[in-house]
Amino acid sequence: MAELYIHGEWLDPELGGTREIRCPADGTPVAVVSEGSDADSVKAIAAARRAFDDGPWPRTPERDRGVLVAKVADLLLRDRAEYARAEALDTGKRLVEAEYDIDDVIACFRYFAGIAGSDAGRVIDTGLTTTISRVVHEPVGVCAMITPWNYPLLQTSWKVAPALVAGNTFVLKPSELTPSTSILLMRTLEEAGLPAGVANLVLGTGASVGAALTSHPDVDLVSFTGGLHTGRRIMAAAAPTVKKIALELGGKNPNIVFADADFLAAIDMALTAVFLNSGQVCSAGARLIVQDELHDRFVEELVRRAKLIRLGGPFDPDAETGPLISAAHLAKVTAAVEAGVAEGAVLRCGGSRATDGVLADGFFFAPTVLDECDTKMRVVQDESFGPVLTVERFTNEADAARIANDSIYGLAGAVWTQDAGKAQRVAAKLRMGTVWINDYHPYVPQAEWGGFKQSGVGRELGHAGLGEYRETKHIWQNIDPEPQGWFSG
Ligand code: TXE
Repeated sequence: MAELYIHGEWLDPELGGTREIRCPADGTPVAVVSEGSDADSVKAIAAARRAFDDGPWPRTPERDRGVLVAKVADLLLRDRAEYARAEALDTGKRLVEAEYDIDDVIACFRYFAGIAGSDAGRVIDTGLTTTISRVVHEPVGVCAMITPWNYPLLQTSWKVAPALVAGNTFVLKPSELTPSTSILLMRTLEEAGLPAGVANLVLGTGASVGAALTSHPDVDLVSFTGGLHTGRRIMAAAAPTVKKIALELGGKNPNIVFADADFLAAIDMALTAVFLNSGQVCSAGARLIVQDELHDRFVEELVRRAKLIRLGGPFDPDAETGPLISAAHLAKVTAAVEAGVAEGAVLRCGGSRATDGVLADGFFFAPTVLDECDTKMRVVQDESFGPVLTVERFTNEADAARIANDSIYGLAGAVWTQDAGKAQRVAAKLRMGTVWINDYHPYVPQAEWGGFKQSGVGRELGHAGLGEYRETKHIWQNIDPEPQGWFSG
């Protein structure tokens, strides 16, 4: 117990709350952890404020902050197995995927450590002999970070690593469903020598801990990854005190396949696009948009292979993907599919909870393909965030981009064709933060990540990632002040 980390101390919640974490794959108890409330948020914000206003961290040279962040990467590598196991148990995902996630986390910390100090600002030669004109970067202040359950530590590291390099202090609230790796991260930051109050952790629900973090006047920036509706609520909560906002709100992402695509590669990646992590991926390719003449052959093969996907828990060596995160999420995905069928979609496979053998104890959902969909359907427009693929048809190039863009979201998408010119033309028309051509899901820390339209505000990763956590200021200094004589009186 005592898993709240505030001003360098491990504390029990003010109201003494606890929460039991169970593995979604089989319901086995994983841990009982502290459950904080808004009172703990207020305490953590005060600690982060003090550390920002009076502590050494914001005043430490950026390069030295980068050295500490690099040390965090080394410690994460040392403890990779412990982190991966904790992530797999909380999320139910396969251990091997959790290991990949931790590798991505380490790469993220290394990337931001590597760019520390590389963009130090600039001096402007004004041509005047009596002034110095400098543009410098400064940290934003106290950051509230609210993260989801699908890639718990990875989503967290995308916020923590740049925020630390830029010199901010923060309060982290992970999803109440997956707190374990956040607790481990605080231990790692402590071991790396981060000054007290720079990193603070409050566990608990969005309604209590999260709401306090997003509205408190002493918080300067809110960075949130999660669902669209929660994002809208957070924006509203942050509005009265005009906080800086960074939001990544998911998507309903199109995967466009032209008739001239490499058939086997496109099939293979269409499966990965939507069924990886059981579809619980913000950039999941959950809308297959396939050219008319390829439709029948493509969907037939896709369905054949979707039916072969093996489900299982974190330590099942034969499993290809895992469960959904919770009973509530299973109910949401089930309802989305039922509504799709009621709207006229044709169920080609899956469509319900998977309960064979040991799966009965977990929140598994069978890989699902809904054929003959169109953009008017809710099942096409709304994020189901499960292993559910909708299939739409298109006739020509212009049609493909128009259908793909018919969404309030704009996070990611893909185009499959062996015609390079066509691929680039369609990519240029897609209103999305990331467009893959003949691929799906790869990301690199060097490239900005974020959404067009209602998929988000701001960018993570890339140099823009550090930018979210920095203010840029023009400093004009007159070093030889003289009366200007503008007003003769
Ligand atoms: O997410 P929430 P939920 C989508 C996906 C999913 C839906 C709902 O479609 O079905 O969101 O999932 C905290 N103030 N994504 O309910 O609510 C919450 O405690 C402050 C997409 O699990 O967005 C958790 O830490 N914080 C997504 C975090 O927000 C609040 C990943 C995410 O929870 C809050 C996950 C409040 N009022 C779900 N209410 C992606 N973009 O990858 C909740 N929270």
